Parts: sequence; C-alpha cells; structure tokens
Amino acid sequence: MTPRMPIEPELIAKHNARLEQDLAADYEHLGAVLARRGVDLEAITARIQRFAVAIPSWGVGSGGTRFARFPVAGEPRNVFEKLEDCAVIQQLGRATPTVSPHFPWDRVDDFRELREFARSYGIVFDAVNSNTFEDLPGRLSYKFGSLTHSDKAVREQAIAHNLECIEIGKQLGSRALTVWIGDGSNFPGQLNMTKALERYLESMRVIVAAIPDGWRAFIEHKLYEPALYSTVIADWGTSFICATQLGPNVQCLVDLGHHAPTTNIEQIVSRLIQFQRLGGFHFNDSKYGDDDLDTGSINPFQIFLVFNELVDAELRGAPGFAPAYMLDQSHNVTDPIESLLESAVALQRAYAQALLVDREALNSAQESNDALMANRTLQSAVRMDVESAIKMARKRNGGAIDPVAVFRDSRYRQCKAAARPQDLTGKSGIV
Ligand code: RM4
Ligand code: MN
Ligand code: MN
Repeated sequence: MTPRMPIEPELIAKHNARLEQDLAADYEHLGAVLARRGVDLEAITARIQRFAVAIPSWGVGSGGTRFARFPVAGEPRNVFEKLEDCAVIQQLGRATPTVSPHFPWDRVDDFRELREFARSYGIVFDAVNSNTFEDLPGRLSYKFGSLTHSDKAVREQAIAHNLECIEIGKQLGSRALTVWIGDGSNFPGQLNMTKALERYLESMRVIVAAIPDGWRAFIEHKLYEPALYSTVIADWGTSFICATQLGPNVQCLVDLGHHAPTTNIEQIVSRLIQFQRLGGFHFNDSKYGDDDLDTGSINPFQIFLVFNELVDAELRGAPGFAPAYMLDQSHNVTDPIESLLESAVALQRAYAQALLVDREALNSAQESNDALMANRTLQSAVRMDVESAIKMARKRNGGAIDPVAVFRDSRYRQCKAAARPQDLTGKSGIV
C-alpha cells in the first residue's frame, strides 16, 4: 500500500529539480575531499539514509511557558491531526518514520483504528509515554507525587495508569514504555528521600512485571521541575541504580535538557553504554535548564560529542547497544513542523560528522597521550561540511532536498489554519 501523502509529490519533485544540479556538484566535491582521507562517501550516505528519530506527538503542537502559550494557527487539535503533521515531517524529511504518543493526551476510543490511521501514512508508533504529573478531574491528585506518593491509593492510581499505557502500547504496536515522573519536593525536609525512592522501586516493580517480552521500559531522570528542591529520579546515577534493581529490560533514557548546565553528558552516555543501560534519548537543546530548545540550536558541538560516543559504540559492536532516539522539544516561537524538520537534520549532521572521525588516529593519539592530536582528530571531523551528504540521503529516500522551502511553498499551514478552527480549551504541546 502506498502511504498517503499530505504534500503533493509533484511539488517536491519541482523543488528538487531546481536544486539537483548544485547538489550533485557539492556531493561530488565532498566525495573527493573524503576520498583523500580514505573515507567512502557512499557508505556515509547509506548510514544517514538509515538514521531515524521519533517525533513526540506533543511536539507538533506549539509549546509554551509558565507565562503564556502562543498557538500557531492550524495546530493539531487531536492525535489524528498530530499524525497528519508528523506525516508531513516524514514525507519531506525522511528521517522520522515513528511517533511516540503520550497518555492521556492522545487517548482515543479505538486504538486499533488509530494504529491503522497512522499506518495509512506509513507511520508506526514508538515508545508510549505515561503521564502522572498532571491531574485529571475526579481522580486523586498528583500534587505531592505519583509513583512515590505517601498515600498508597495515589501510588496505585499511578501504577494503574502505567499498566494501561502498556495495554494501549500493545494495541498500537509499541515496544517500549517511557516513565518520567514529576515527583519530588519543593522544601528541604518536605520529603524523606530514602522512603520516596523505596516507594518508587516498589511501584516500578509492579509496572516492570507487566512489561511484555521483547519490550523495554525507559526511565527518564530530571534534576528539577516541577519539583524545585529535589526530584526522586534526579540524575543518571539514581536512574542507573533503579534500572539495575528493576531488571535487564529497564534502561536509562537521557533527555539532554535534564541536566545541570556544564554537565558532561557525553560521559554519562559512555558510562551507560559500557554497562548496557543506555535506553535512548530525548533530544533537545538548552541554554539554562530544561529549555526544550531545538536540537543543535545552542550547542551543536555537544550533540556531536554525544554521537561520537554512539558511533564509537556502533562501530565496535558494543554489547546490548540499541538506543532509541526521540526528539523532545517545545516549540514556542516557531512552526513546530519546521523546527522538527531542522532538528532531525541537526542529528543527522552530528551523526555524519561522528562517522567521519578517524577512529584509528584517535585511538593512537589517546594511547600515546597526544592530547592535541586527539582533539584535532575530533575537530577535523566536526569542521566537515556534510550538508550535501544529508541532502543526498534525503533525496534518495524520497524526500525534499530543502524540506522547509517545500513546506512553506505548499501552504500546508495556511490550509490547516482554515481547516482546523482552534478550540482554545484543547491542549497541545507542553504548557
Ligand atoms: C518532561 C519530560 C518528559 C516529557 C514531558 C512532556 O520534562 O521531558 O519526557 O514527556 O516533559
Ligand atoms: Mn523528555
Ligand atoms: Mn523535559
């Protein structure tokens, strides 16, 4: 079955035709530069073609801050419309074939129908995300925690929600559950830190027991917010300890924004790979905290260094290495579709540059304590302009050479602004 195409394929073809010649020349030049270094460009392009990152369903709605949210006209009002936008991103960018849903935000009556709807666009579902950080009317409150709450009834409600997410995930064809909790405290002394973690483990044991064969559970740490003094799963150390306590199918998820500024995230990644607990990533960028800015917009070098660790693991066949990639960002001032397109490219760029690192040279510089040459090896890879390889990979995968240009020219957003009158009580994005 040919997937439904929200953008006219002729429009992509028309744009590509205009850019093809320049791309061919740039690509040929890059091929020659890399050949001098003993690198086969075709092998790099083939790897970029296989690179995939999931879109979070909530990412296609406008985000917001504690102060305000400025919705983009025509933003999706429900999960079906979110999938339609995700299909645009995949059709143009060809790096995002999966969508990660969040519950109860994406709740529908018939999940089989939802799966079929996604399939009609060629999209499959990635990890299911549970939400025990927000209250629902008529339910017990998570104001003082969920899986770690002092009241057993609240913990049971939070556990039941995660079990339900697993059931939904089975119907959607997901293979993982991501658990992020907002539990923690705002005042020193408010929480018994030991008891809270004990209760977390107790609750998670019940959830993990329900994880189907072949699935993984990802636990996501975050150092602050909404709890502003302490969080129960604050850092990778706590996350790692919990994963090892909970079982081999439980792994740590690294959200780039969930660390203190200046934290050496690539080293965390290396540790988690070494001990086979790297579940995957929520990619975004940040300046101050969990800013959820677009991937690569603030510190592209950090993303490169993370990918340097990932490529190292990939090439040496590190045991148990199968990280799941997802974007997790809040688009407050841009069109989410454009931001997500550019963010996926930022990851492809970091990946491609990491593939260009001369691993042999790096290893020999490291072994001989030649710090300058080791760093120069990384620097010379990160300075390479790999844009033509990324564009070629996208074109070969059937996408647009310049996805944002096609998106703007398609007037998709303007059409949706008319077709999706906003219900201002509807919720999209992280608010
Ligand atoms: C959290 C965390 C979770 C995401 C929510 C919306 O800060 O990053 O992954 O599900 O935001
Ligand atoms: Mn996240
Ligand atoms: Mn976050």
